[in-house]
Amino acid sequence: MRIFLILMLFCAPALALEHPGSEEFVQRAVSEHGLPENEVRVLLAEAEYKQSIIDAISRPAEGKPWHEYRPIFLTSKRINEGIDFWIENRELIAAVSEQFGVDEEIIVAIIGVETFYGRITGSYRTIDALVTLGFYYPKNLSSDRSPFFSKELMHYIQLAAEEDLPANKVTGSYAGAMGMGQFMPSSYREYSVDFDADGRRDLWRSTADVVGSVANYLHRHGWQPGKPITRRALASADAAFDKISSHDFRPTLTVAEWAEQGFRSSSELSPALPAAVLKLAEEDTNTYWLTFKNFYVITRYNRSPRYAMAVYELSQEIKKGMDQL
Ligand SMILES: [Ca+2]
Repeated sequence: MRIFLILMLFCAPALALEHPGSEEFVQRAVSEHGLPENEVRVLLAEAEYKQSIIDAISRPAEGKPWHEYRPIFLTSKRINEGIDFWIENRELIAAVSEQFGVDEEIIVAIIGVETFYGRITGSYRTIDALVTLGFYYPKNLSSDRSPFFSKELMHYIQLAAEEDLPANKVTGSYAGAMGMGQFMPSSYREYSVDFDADGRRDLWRSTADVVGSVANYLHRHGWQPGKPITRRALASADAAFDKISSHDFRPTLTVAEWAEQGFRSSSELSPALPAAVLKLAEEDTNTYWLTFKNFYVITRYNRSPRYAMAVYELSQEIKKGMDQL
């Protein structure tokens, strides 16, 4: 009994430990979302600040120039495993592609870039990732994304309740992305589907749910099946380089209008097709690309244009491999 009491005294301060801003978070969880106060408190008290998560968010792979970023994803191993994944799940991928109107090779490539076809889904506890980034986001980075992660934390607690997930055990990326398709909690709630119809949306163990959910995400963001994604552009010396955005790939001008601005397509395209222009840094030069609605949709999955280009190139290599079988 005495030992028990001493243990209780030791444990109490740890449980009472609060993250900066967590009290206000608990109040909102209860008043705005009707979550059970005690469970939220216990969950937050169990969550640990992780310096490794702060270090990781401070140097993401997306910060690399294209010529360093590309070799991470465009490897023969990732291409060949993509072909294997497609063959193993051929009927499923065909059925999902048909139902959601999303090209098969893009679904495969996204799962390939995200998690190596489900092999590497991340080993950070999701609760630690979201608490660390929601309550301790580094002040020295260009923008403060703590409100985003705090919102995702709220979605995560709701998701865990809805899908009956063990909220203190789920693991994923350092940024809180989960499962074979690396869905953030809000996306999991909004876009994941129970494609195998077993009553649960399981993005770890059900390949059907994963493939269906990735396709649904792209479909809901406006994917146009069979339409072009990107084409190499040839830039004239006096092209309007100042009209290129580094972060917004909504197609604003038509192919014909971009040609007037000095960016001509390297191949035949409809002049009326809306496009944006992307600049990629190769080792000793820049390349230019016309990017279309589908490219923009891939940037809804991950904002980095280098991510979208890696998905595109990987999808083309996998498709080439499939065509040669
Ligand atoms: Ca399911």
